[in-house]
Amino acid sequence: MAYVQMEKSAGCALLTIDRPQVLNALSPAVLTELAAAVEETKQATDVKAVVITGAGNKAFVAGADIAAMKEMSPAEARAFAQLGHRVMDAVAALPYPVIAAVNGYALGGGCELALACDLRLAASTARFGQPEVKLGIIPGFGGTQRLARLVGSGWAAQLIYSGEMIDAETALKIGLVNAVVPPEQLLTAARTLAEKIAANGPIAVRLAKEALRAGLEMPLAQGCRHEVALFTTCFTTEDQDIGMGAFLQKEKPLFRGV
Ligand code: DAK
Repeated sequence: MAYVQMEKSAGCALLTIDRPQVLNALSPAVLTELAAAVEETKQATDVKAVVITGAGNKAFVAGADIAAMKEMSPAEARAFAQLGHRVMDAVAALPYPVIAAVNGYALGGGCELALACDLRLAASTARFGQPEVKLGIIPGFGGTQRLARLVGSGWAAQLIYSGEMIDAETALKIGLVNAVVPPEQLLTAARTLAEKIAANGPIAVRLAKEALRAGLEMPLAQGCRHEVALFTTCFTTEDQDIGMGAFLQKEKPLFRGV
Protein backbone atom coordinates (compact mmCIF):
# COMPACT_ATOMS: atom_id res chain seq x y z
CA MET A 1 0.00 0.00 0.00
CA ALA A 2 1.27 3.50 -0.83
CA TYR A 3 -0.46 5.53 1.88
CA VAL A 4 -1.18 3.17 4.78
CA GLN A 5 1.52 1.05 6.42
CA MET A 6 0.67 -1.92 8.62
CA GLU A 7 2.98 -3.52 11.20
CA LYS A 8 2.03 -6.29 13.58
CA SER A 9 3.66 -7.27 16.87
CA ALA A 10 2.56 -8.83 20.16
CA GLY A 11 -1.12 -9.04 19.21
CA CYS A 12 -1.19 -5.38 18.13
CA ALA A 13 -1.56 -3.97 14.60
CA LEU A 14 -0.12 -0.50 13.99
CA LEU A 15 -1.67 1.36 11.04
CA THR A 16 0.26 4.45 9.93
CA ILE A 17 -1.30 6.94 7.53
CA ASP A 18 1.70 7.82 5.44
CA ARG A 19 1.38 10.98 3.37
CA PRO A 20 3.43 13.43 5.43
CA GLN A 21 4.05 15.91 2.58
CA VAL A 22 0.39 17.03 2.94
CA LEU A 23 0.13 16.28 6.66
CA ASN A 24 -1.48 12.88 5.97
CA ALA A 25 -4.58 14.45 4.38
CA LEU A 26 -7.29 11.95 3.49
CA SER A 27 -7.78 11.77 -0.28
CA PRO A 28 -10.15 9.19 -1.80
CA ALA A 29 -7.09 6.97 -2.46
CA VAL A 30 -5.94 7.20 1.20
CA LEU A 31 -9.44 6.40 2.45
CA THR A 32 -9.70 3.43 0.06
CA GLU A 33 -6.37 2.06 1.34
CA LEU A 34 -7.38 2.67 4.92
CA ALA A 35 -10.60 0.73 4.31
CA ALA A 36 -8.57 -2.19 2.92
CA ALA A 37 -6.14 -2.10 5.87
CA VAL A 38 -8.99 -2.05 8.37
CA GLU A 39 -10.63 -5.01 6.61
CA GLU A 40 -7.31 -6.92 6.65
CA THR A 41 -6.97 -6.18 10.37
CA LYS A 42 -10.51 -7.39 10.97
CA GLN A 43 -9.76 -10.74 9.29
CA ALA A 44 -6.42 -11.23 11.09
CA THR A 45 -6.50 -13.93 13.74
CA ASP A 46 -3.34 -12.66 15.46
CA VAL A 47 -4.63 -9.13 16.19
CA LYS A 48 -6.23 -8.18 19.51
CA ALA A 49 -5.84 -4.39 19.50
CA VAL A 50 -5.14 -1.74 16.86
CA VAL A 51 -3.22 1.55 16.99
CA ILE A 52 -3.70 4.22 14.31
CA THR A 53 -1.19 7.05 13.91
CA GLY A 54 0.15 9.47 11.30
CA ALA A 55 3.57 9.49 9.63
CA GLY A 56 6.03 12.24 10.52
CA ASN A 57 6.05 14.38 13.62
CA LYS A 58 3.70 17.14 12.54
CA ALA A 59 0.30 15.57 11.93
CA PHE A 60 -1.94 12.68 12.80
CA VAL A 61 -4.22 13.68 9.89
CA ALA A 62 -4.79 17.35 8.95
CA GLY A 63 -8.18 16.57 7.48
CA ALA A 64 -9.84 15.48 4.30
CA ASP A 65 -7.78 16.48 1.27
CA ILE A 66 -8.84 20.03 0.47
CA ALA A 67 -7.20 19.98 -2.99
CA ALA A 68 -9.13 16.82 -3.89
CA MET A 69 -12.41 18.26 -2.55
CA LYS A 70 -12.13 21.71 -4.12
CA GLU A 71 -13.54 20.78 -7.56
CA MET A 72 -16.00 18.09 -6.44
CA SER A 73 -19.56 18.23 -7.74
CA PRO A 74 -22.33 17.69 -5.17
CA ALA A 75 -22.61 14.06 -6.36
CA GLU A 76 -18.86 13.51 -5.97
CA ALA A 77 -18.94 15.19 -2.55
CA ARG A 78 -21.73 12.82 -1.47
CA ALA A 79 -19.74 9.79 -2.70
CA PHE A 80 -16.65 11.10 -0.86
CA ALA A 81 -18.60 11.63 2.38
CA GLN A 82 -20.10 8.14 2.06
CA LEU A 83 -16.63 6.63 1.55
CA GLY A 84 -15.40 8.52 4.62
CA HIS A 85 -18.35 7.33 6.69
CA ARG A 86 -17.77 3.73 5.57
CA VAL A 87 -14.15 3.94 6.75
CA MET A 88 -15.01 5.62 10.07
CA ASP A 89 -17.79 3.08 10.71
CA ALA A 90 -15.43 0.19 9.84
CA VAL A 91 -12.82 1.54 12.30
CA ALA A 92 -15.46 1.97 15.02
CA ALA A 93 -16.89 -1.51 14.43
CA LEU A 94 -13.58 -3.42 14.46
CA PRO A 95 -13.97 -6.30 16.90
CA TYR A 96 -10.90 -5.08 18.81
CA PRO A 97 -10.26 -1.83 20.68
CA VAL A 98 -8.71 0.82 18.45
CA ILE A 99 -6.36 3.44 19.92
CA ALA A 100 -5.66 6.71 18.10
CA ALA A 101 -2.07 7.80 18.79
CA VAL A 102 -2.47 11.47 17.90
CA ASN A 103 1.02 12.72 17.07
CA GLY A 104 0.19 16.23 15.81
CA TYR A 105 -2.66 17.98 13.99
CA ALA A 106 -5.96 16.07 14.12
CA LEU A 107 -8.19 18.40 12.14
CA GLY A 108 -11.46 17.90 10.30
CA GLY A 109 -11.51 14.34 8.95
CA GLY A 110 -8.44 13.64 11.12
CA CYS A 111 -10.27 14.57 14.31
CA GLU A 112 -13.20 12.47 13.04
CA LEU A 113 -10.88 9.49 12.51
CA ALA A 114 -9.63 9.87 16.09
CA LEU A 115 -13.26 10.07 17.25
CA ALA A 116 -14.09 6.80 15.47
CA CYS A 117 -11.41 5.06 17.60
CA ASP A 118 -12.25 3.70 21.07
CA LEU A 119 -9.45 5.55 22.87
CA ARG A 120 -7.27 8.52 22.09
CA LEU A 121 -3.74 9.18 23.38
CA ALA A 122 -2.21 12.52 22.43
CA ALA A 123 1.32 13.84 22.14
CA SER A 124 1.65 17.08 24.08
CA THR A 125 2.16 18.76 20.68
CA ALA A 126 -1.17 17.51 19.27
CA ARG A 127 -3.84 19.98 18.13
CA PHE A 128 -7.49 19.16 17.58
CA GLY A 129 -10.18 20.96 15.64
CA GLN A 130 -13.11 20.79 13.27
CA PRO A 131 -12.23 23.76 11.02
CA GLU A 132 -14.63 22.86 8.18
CA VAL A 133 -16.77 26.00 8.51
CA LYS A 134 -13.66 28.04 7.69
CA LEU A 135 -13.76 26.28 4.29
CA GLY A 136 -17.49 26.82 3.76
CA ILE A 137 -18.47 23.23 4.57
CA ILE A 138 -19.44 21.20 7.64
CA PRO A 139 -17.80 18.07 9.09
CA GLY A 140 -18.54 15.23 6.69
CA PHE A 141 -17.19 12.08 8.34
CA GLY A 142 -19.36 11.96 11.48
CA GLY A 143 -17.84 14.84 13.46
CA THR A 144 -21.13 16.57 14.25
CA GLN A 145 -22.37 13.31 15.78
CA ARG A 146 -19.39 11.61 17.45
CA LEU A 147 -17.82 14.77 18.91
CA ALA A 148 -21.04 15.78 20.71
CA ARG A 149 -21.48 12.23 22.05
CA LEU A 150 -17.92 12.22 23.43
CA VAL A 151 -17.47 15.73 24.85
CA GLY A 152 -21.06 17.00 25.07
CA SER A 153 -22.92 19.44 22.88
CA GLY A 154 -21.38 22.57 24.45
CA TRP A 155 -17.77 21.87 23.52
CA ALA A 156 -18.84 20.28 20.22
CA ALA A 157 -20.74 23.46 19.36
CA GLN A 158 -17.75 25.63 20.27
CA LEU A 159 -15.30 23.60 18.17
CA ILE A 160 -17.57 23.04 15.18
CA TYR A 161 -19.06 26.58 14.94
CA SER A 162 -15.83 28.49 15.63
CA GLY A 163 -13.46 26.19 13.76
CA GLU A 164 -10.85 26.95 16.45
CA MET A 165 -8.09 24.53 17.40
CA ILE A 166 -7.48 23.31 20.92
CA ASP A 167 -4.25 21.98 22.37
CA ALA A 168 -3.70 18.55 23.89
CA GLU A 169 -4.18 19.69 27.50
CA THR A 170 -7.56 21.25 26.65
CA ALA A 171 -8.51 18.07 24.78
CA LEU A 172 -7.66 16.14 27.95
CA LYS A 173 -9.68 18.51 30.10
CA ILE A 174 -12.83 18.10 27.98
CA GLY A 175 -12.50 14.32 27.67
CA LEU A 176 -11.55 14.29 24.00
CA VAL A 177 -8.38 12.34 24.83
CA ASN A 178 -7.60 9.80 27.54
CA ALA A 179 -4.02 10.90 28.19
CA VAL A 180 -1.32 13.31 27.05
CA VAL A 181 2.29 12.16 26.86
CA PRO A 182 5.57 13.61 25.58
CA PRO A 183 5.78 13.15 21.78
CA GLU A 184 8.71 10.72 21.98
CA GLN A 185 6.72 8.46 24.33
CA LEU A 186 3.46 8.40 22.34
CA LEU A 187 3.91 5.19 20.35
CA THR A 188 5.34 3.32 23.32
CA ALA A 189 2.39 4.45 25.45
CA ALA A 190 -0.08 3.37 22.74
CA ARG A 191 1.65 0.00 22.27
CA THR A 192 1.79 -0.58 26.04
CA LEU A 193 -1.94 0.07 26.31
CA ALA A 194 -2.63 -2.15 23.27
CA GLU A 195 -0.55 -4.96 24.80
CA LYS A 196 -2.35 -4.60 28.13
CA ILE A 197 -5.65 -5.01 26.26
CA ALA A 198 -4.26 -7.89 24.18
CA ALA A 199 -3.32 -9.83 27.34
CA ASN A 200 -6.98 -9.99 28.41
CA GLY A 201 -9.58 -12.50 27.32
CA PRO A 202 -10.13 -11.58 23.66
CA ILE A 203 -13.75 -12.68 23.56
CA ALA A 204 -14.46 -10.74 26.75
CA VAL A 205 -12.83 -7.59 25.33
CA ARG A 206 -14.81 -7.96 22.10
CA LEU A 207 -18.09 -8.44 23.96
CA ALA A 208 -17.29 -5.54 26.29
CA LYS A 209 -16.73 -3.31 23.26
CA GLU A 210 -19.98 -4.52 21.74
CA ALA A 211 -21.89 -3.82 24.99
CA LEU A 212 -20.36 -0.37 25.33
CA ARG A 213 -20.90 0.68 21.71
CA ALA A 214 -24.40 -0.74 21.39
CA GLY A 215 -25.36 0.80 24.74
CA LEU A 216 -24.57 4.28 23.43
CA GLU A 217 -27.39 3.82 20.91
CA MET A 218 -29.95 2.43 23.39
CA PRO A 219 -32.04 3.54 26.35
CA LEU A 220 -30.37 2.52 29.66
CA ALA A 221 -32.74 -0.35 30.49
CA GLN A 222 -32.31 -1.88 27.03
CA GLY A 223 -28.55 -1.45 27.26
CA CYS A 224 -28.49 -3.23 30.62
CA ARG A 225 -30.54 -6.12 29.18
CA HIS A 226 -28.07 -6.34 26.30
CA GLU A 227 -25.21 -6.44 28.83
CA VAL A 228 -26.87 -9.37 30.63
CA ALA A 229 -27.13 -11.27 27.32
CA LEU A 230 -23.46 -10.68 26.51
CA PHE A 231 -22.39 -11.47 30.09
CA THR A 232 -24.23 -14.78 29.74
CA THR A 233 -22.41 -15.46 26.48
CA CYS A 234 -19.09 -15.21 28.36
CA PHE A 235 -20.12 -18.29 30.33
CA THR A 236 -20.29 -20.33 27.11
CA THR A 237 -16.56 -19.73 26.50
CA GLU A 238 -13.48 -21.63 27.66
CA ASP A 239 -11.84 -18.28 28.43
CA GLN A 240 -14.24 -17.70 31.33
CA ASP A 241 -13.14 -20.99 32.87
CA ILE A 242 -9.47 -20.25 32.13
CA GLY A 243 -9.64 -16.71 33.57
CA MET A 244 -11.44 -17.60 36.78
CA GLY A 245 -9.46 -20.83 37.23
CA ALA A 246 -6.17 -18.95 36.86
CA PHE A 247 -7.28 -16.36 39.43
CA LEU A 248 -8.13 -19.06 41.97
CA GLN A 249 -4.83 -20.88 41.27
CA LYS A 250 -2.97 -17.55 41.58
CA GLU A 251 -1.63 -18.03 38.03
CA LYS A 252 -1.51 -15.86 34.92
CA PRO A 253 -4.41 -16.77 32.61
CA LEU A 254 -3.48 -18.14 29.19
CA PHE A 255 -6.57 -17.21 27.24
CA ARG A 256 -7.32 -19.23 24.13
CA GLY A 257 -9.97 -17.00 22.54
CA VAL A 258 -12.56 -19.77 22.50
N1 DAK B 1 -5.70 18.88 2.58
C1 DAK B 1 -4.74 19.03 1.62
N2 DAK B 1 -3.51 19.51 1.86
C2 DAK B 1 -3.21 19.87 3.10
C3 DAK B 1 -4.15 19.77 4.16
C4 DAK B 1 -5.45 19.23 3.86
N3 DAK B 1 -6.39 19.07 4.78
N4 DAK B 1 -3.57 20.22 5.29
C5 DAK B 1 -2.30 20.57 4.96
N5 DAK B 1 -2.08 20.38 3.64
C6 DAK B 1 -0.87 20.61 2.91
C7 DAK B 1 -0.62 22.10 2.70
O1 DAK B 1 -1.36 22.60 1.60
C8 DAK B 1 0.88 22.11 2.45
O2 DAK B 1 1.10 21.71 1.14
P1 DAK B 1 2.26 22.47 0.23
O3 DAK B 1 1.91 23.89 0.27
O4 DAK B 1 3.55 22.13 0.94
O5 DAK B 1 2.14 21.80 -1.12
C9 DAK B 1 1.40 21.01 3.35
O6 DAK B 1 0.27 20.19 3.64
C10 DAK B 1 1.95 21.54 4.68
O7 DAK B 1 0.95 22.35 5.26
P2 DAK B 1 1.20 23.89 5.68
O8 DAK B 1 2.31 24.49 4.89
O9 DAK B 1 -0.10 24.56 5.67
O10 DAK B 1 1.73 23.69 7.18
P3 DAK B 1 1.59 24.70 8.39
O11 DAK B 1 2.44 24.14 9.47
O12 DAK B 1 1.85 26.11 7.96
O13 DAK B 1 0.06 24.63 8.83
C11 DAK B 1 -2.00 23.45 9.36
C12 DAK B 1 -0.46 23.40 9.34
C13 DAK B 1 -2.52 22.07 9.75
C14 DAK B 1 -2.46 24.49 10.42
C15 DAK B 1 -2.51 23.89 7.97
O14 DAK B 1 -1.87 23.04 6.99
C16 DAK B 1 -3.99 23.77 7.80
O15 DAK B 1 -4.75 24.60 8.29
N6 DAK B 1 -4.43 22.72 7.08
C17 DAK B 1 -5.83 22.54 6.75
C18 DAK B 1 -6.56 22.01 7.95
C19 DAK B 1 -8.03 21.85 7.66
O16 DAK B 1 -8.73 22.81 7.29
N7 DAK B 1 -8.51 20.61 7.83
C20 DAK B 1 -9.87 20.31 7.58
C21 DAK B 1 -10.02 19.87 6.18
S1 DAK B 1 -11.72 19.77 5.71
C22 DAK B 1 -17.47 16.16 3.45
C23 DAK B 1 -16.44 15.26 3.42
C24 DAK B 1 -15.36 15.43 4.24
C25 DAK B 1 -15.28 16.52 5.05
C26 DAK B 1 -16.31 17.41 5.07
C27 DAK B 1 -17.42 17.24 4.29
N8 DAK B 1 -18.56 16.00 2.57
C28 DAK B 1 -18.30 15.50 1.27
C29 DAK B 1 -19.83 16.49 2.96
C30 DAK B 1 -14.09 16.75 5.81
C31 DAK B 1 -13.52 17.96 5.71
C32 DAK B 1 -12.21 18.26 6.21
O17 DAK B 1 -11.52 17.49 6.83
